[in-house]
Amino acid sequence: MEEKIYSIDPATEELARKAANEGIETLWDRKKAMKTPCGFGEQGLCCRICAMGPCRISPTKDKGAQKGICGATADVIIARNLARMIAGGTATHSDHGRDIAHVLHMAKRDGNYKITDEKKLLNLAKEWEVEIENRDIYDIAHEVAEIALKEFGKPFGTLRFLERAPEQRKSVWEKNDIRTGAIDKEIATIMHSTHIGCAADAKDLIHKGMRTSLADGWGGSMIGTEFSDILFGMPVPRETEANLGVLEEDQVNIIVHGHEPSLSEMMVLAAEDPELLQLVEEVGAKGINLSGMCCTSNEVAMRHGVKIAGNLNQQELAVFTGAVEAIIVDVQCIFPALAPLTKCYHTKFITTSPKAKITGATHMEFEEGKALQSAKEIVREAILNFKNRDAKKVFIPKAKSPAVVGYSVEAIKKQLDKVVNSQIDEGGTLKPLADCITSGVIRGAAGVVGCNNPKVKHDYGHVELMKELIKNDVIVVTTGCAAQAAAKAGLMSKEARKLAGKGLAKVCELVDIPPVLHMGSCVDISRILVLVSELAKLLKVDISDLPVVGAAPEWMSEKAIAIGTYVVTSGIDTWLGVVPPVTGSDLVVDILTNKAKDIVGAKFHVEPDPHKAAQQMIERIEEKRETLGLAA
Ligand code: XCC
Ligand code: SF4
Repeated sequence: MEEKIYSIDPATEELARKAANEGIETLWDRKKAMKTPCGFGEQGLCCRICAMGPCRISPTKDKGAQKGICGATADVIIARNLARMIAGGTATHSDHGRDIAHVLHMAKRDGNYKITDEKKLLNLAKEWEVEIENRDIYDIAHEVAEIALKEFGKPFGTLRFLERAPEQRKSVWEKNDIRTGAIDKEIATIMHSTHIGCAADAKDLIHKGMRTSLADGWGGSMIGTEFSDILFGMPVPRETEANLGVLEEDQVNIIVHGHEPSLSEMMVLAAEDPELLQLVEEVGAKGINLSGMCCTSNEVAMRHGVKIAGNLNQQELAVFTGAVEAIIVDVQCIFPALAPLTKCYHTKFITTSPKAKITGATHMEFEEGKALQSAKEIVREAILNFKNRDAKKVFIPKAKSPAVVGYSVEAIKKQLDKVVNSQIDEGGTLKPLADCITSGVIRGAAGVVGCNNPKVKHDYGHVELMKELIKNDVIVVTTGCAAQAAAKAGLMSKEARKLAGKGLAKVCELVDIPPVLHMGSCVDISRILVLVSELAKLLKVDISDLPVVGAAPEWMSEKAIAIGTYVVTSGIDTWLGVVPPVTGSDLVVDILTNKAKDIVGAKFHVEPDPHKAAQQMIERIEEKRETLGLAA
């Protein structure tokens, strides 16, 4: 067989080649046009924070400029830029969380947004000491939402969700002054500290970055996850399909792309509207086929089984199938390239968020106040566009894979309890999972998360790493575009057990789960934090003691940098498959990949080869097992 160039996923490879042959530009062409990346930028050696610059530091230690005009060294410039990336990522996830909290605040019994999971709301209300006796559930919801909104700007105190961590972890944070205050304040402090002429100590800047990153994972992201579950329901295991083969030739294909479920949930409802279905018939289509891309896809797949069209690198290819009536986006990870590309097809490119207007797109603002109506208008546009489809341009690849998605922490508990120990109380615990790990049937767990990046052959980093891990009895939990790579590669189907080691395969069979568990979108990495916290409490150890590791094999965004940092700061060693722009500073590299361990008990590892990364991760897991005295 011919060597795959672009992607290990057959649909992507087929379409990317076809696009190349037909002279349709994709990210891979633009990557090529970049030629060799800027060497200064790659190592993080450039600063344009002020207008005395831009300043570039020579990568050769004893030759050329060694300082910026203000005197900032490579160490300072790199640490400053890294801290700003963390702030950028934290702001993005947290603003998403804030939006969802606002939606809960406007939820009404007779409104478009309602409370779906009362139990989860009441649990959170109790956790936050909100009065629940004899109160209307919506009053409770509004008070809880208001408290969450105050987490962004409260003048005093630390984040409420930090209390969910085990005591040992909290004291690590306390001791090192990493306990995060108000979310917006942490981000603003980074922007302040990294202004020209402010902080100029690399170590301290990274420390600030760590503190800010906790405002992502244990702040905005966790708010996003909790409140989405309360509003739209807690994910439970359900079947779906993944890859561009989910598009249907004879239906109106609508893709939701972006991040916030407040839009996509309404799209799901609108796509079932009887009047609109009538219109579908009138235009001669067989139905509405809703599918998703990037994290929005994960949100609706987890809660409704909506099919997964693909991950980051497939967004242009989806349009290139010629079969998509509309691609509806809100925020984050949307390529501006979609605007000129959709002009070559009948596809409508519809932006909906005032935060992400894109030149060349049709903007149809999604107003939460009249959410369903807004969604219906958007769906109507898509349906009316069906007649403009040019049959000659349509090419839908065949490839798609079945997948089971929807493993929230609660769902994992339930699933494991069900078979392993039916006596456990209704809420369930993670004891069965802990037992599997301590007995050594499962050696440990790995969170494999993050994006696509054309520096890595599409999905190769994710899929190879996951396969190697499960083969060695390491259970994998995953989110984001990594989760979609796994779904497409069949790793979330029940058959994937065959690829697992003996112990893991046995567990999968007993409790009826795939060896790779889909835990949601990237804000849902907060679910992983809750999972490891509960495991650590059960075993009476710190998170950093657990035989648990993390990886982002194809990461690309600032969000991913924020995630990696909070995962490490939470005590979990993390492997990156793409080198971050820090290699120009030995000091920064040393802090991230070495000294961090002395502060937070975990560090970054950089290993582009997924097979080598897997071996290192497994070794680390075995080291931790040994220290804990767990079965060899
Ligand atoms: Fe974006 Fe969230 Fe990365 Fe995928 S994994 S490319 S950030 S969609 Ni979050
Ligand atoms: Fe140059 Fe310093 Fe200004 Fe950066 S802050 S651009 S290093 S003068």
